[in-house]
Amino acid sequence: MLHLTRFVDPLPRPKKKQPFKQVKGNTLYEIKMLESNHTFHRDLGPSTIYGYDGQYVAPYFEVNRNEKVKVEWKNELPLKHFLPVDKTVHGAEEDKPEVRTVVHVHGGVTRADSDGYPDAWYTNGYEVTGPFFTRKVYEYDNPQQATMLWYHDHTVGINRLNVYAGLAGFYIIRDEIEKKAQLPKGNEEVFLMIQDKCFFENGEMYYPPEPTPNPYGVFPCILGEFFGDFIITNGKAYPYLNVEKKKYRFRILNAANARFFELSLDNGQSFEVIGTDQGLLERSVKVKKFLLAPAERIDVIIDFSHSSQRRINLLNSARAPYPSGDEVNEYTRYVMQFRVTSKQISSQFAKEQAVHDAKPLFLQYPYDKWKEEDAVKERALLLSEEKDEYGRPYMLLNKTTWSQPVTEKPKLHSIEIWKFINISEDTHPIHIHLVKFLLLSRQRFDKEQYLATGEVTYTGDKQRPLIYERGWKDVVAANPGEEVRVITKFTPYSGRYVWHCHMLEHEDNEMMRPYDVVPKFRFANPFYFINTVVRTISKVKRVMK
Ligand SMILES: [Cu+2]
Repeated sequence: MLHLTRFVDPLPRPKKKQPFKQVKGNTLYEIKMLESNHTFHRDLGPSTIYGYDGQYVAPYFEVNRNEKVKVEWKNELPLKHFLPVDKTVHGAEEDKPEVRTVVHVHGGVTRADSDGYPDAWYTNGYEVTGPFFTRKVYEYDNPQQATMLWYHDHTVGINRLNVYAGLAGFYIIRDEIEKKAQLPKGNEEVFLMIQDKCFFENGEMYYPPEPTPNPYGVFPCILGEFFGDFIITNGKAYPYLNVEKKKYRFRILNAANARFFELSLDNGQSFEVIGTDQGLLERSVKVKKFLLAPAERIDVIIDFSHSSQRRINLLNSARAPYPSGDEVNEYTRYVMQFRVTSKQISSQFAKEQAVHDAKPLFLQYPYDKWKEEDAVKERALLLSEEKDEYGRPYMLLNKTTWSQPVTEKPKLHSIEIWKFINISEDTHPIHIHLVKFLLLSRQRFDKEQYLATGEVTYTGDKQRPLIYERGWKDVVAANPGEEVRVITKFTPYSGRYVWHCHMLEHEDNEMMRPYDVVPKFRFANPFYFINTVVRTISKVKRVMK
């Protein structure tokens, strides 16, 4: 196997995306998706990538709450994919163009026609467009609290390949409350995108064309899950970051296809968790380690001011698949290294730091937290492992596939409880578009009993979410043999959205479902209206022929 020396490359910091125009209260951006080259390690040659503006990691957006942002995400990619496309996967069939894209701002409160619906894809120059394509310029009103979202590809059938190829970046929302909290900023606010990769000897990224063994008679053939040999952060394998003796804010994203990360520091130091997927916590909590499932984010402070160790490693200990797969090895155990400089801090700085240390983060956001009794509906949603028509194991939601009729139709502005009942072997990170949610509880049940009778028989008490999950979330880790309940409000927009597992191989192979937020009058929904008009026109055209 390829050998990569650890901690020889400095941590790359993504560049901030600049708008090209500001008109009438709108900030306009243009991003080009380009094929380009990137070097993932000092000892590797360059690899082909797909990058937003050709960059790996993509440039990050930084916007204010309620700022009106418009982005044209231009596909200028080649026609042939450099990674293996399985044409038996839904939406990626032989008659579809290979390289299709559509962009989703993950965790964004976005109108349906700008949310990056998987069937709203388009090719280079909008030459060919998917059945749900309605607009070139996406609009983001950002009506949500300060947090770190991320944007990434969401194309039906090839999402796993496009994200792996590099189509992912940060999307930062700022607000006044965050500003008042006086958190470390500038050089001391660090974005970390953690992923896993395989490489050819020459440095080209490798994505296996088929599972081993492959008894399915399909080539290329989608994997059950992709797990890379090497861990990369911000596009470098095992980078290091020089830090001074002070507090740093790390905003960490798991952007891996399927790997979970359980992160800790090898000097035993704690992280002060200040935020979850959807924003800052009301009160920070200290933990020695935390789990980060694909697409989850965490906002932590690491205080290096008293670190006696000069080199501190960020470690991973999550099995793959999580929770009962292979243990980490010498390559998957390490993420990156912090090098604490010996530079003495000024006494003024020490004084400020001491004041800061004395007060724990305490924020009050003007948002209501919903109570269980506010929910008008409770939905039981099953996560299970089945076999597809080629005999490949695949995961389904409610034993339904992507193309089956919509079954989840919450009413606009209504509060619901969704409980995910997982009878598979793996933990699945479940993501619901449009909304933020709160975790209510996890509870173990008897899987055998469920398989025999279809009834949930609990074998334990309701557990509160983990201490660092008690904030606004948009991804929940649904563990095997457990029912996890979340509460959410389907607001402020109606229309067609999706909910899905965020392990990309699962999502691409049917572990994704459309859902509708239903307004009182369906015609009041512009997305529904436009679609109806488009469909009626094409029907009329067909009849006229
Ligand atoms: Cu999954």
